[in-house]
Amino acid sequence: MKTRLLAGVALAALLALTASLRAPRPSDGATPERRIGIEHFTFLPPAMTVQAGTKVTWVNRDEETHTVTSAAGAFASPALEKGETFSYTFTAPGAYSYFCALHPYMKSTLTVQ
Ligand SMILES: [Cu+2]
Repeated sequence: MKTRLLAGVALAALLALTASLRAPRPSDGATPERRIGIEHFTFLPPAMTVQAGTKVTWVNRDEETHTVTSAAGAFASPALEKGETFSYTFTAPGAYSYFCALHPYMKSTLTVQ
């Protein structure tokens, strides 16, 4: 019985350690960050490639309201007024198409490696 209890404690400790190693650690400043502007009804730069784990922040610099909306539903910003931002951290590699829900011709793709 005691052996089984010790094994259980060791397993719990191992799981906790594994979780802490996997958890993001924003305090160490290691999270890569990139910014994408929204200007003149265009996402700038028009396309971007980032490493998995990158936090991407969009900034609306237009007088017009815009959104950042994933075509596949991975993320969706609220309506962004001028100067407002929206951030999303990309953890899985892939090609993420997105657009502005208010002006659907505003399209871009973000590639995560
Ligand atoms: Cu828009």
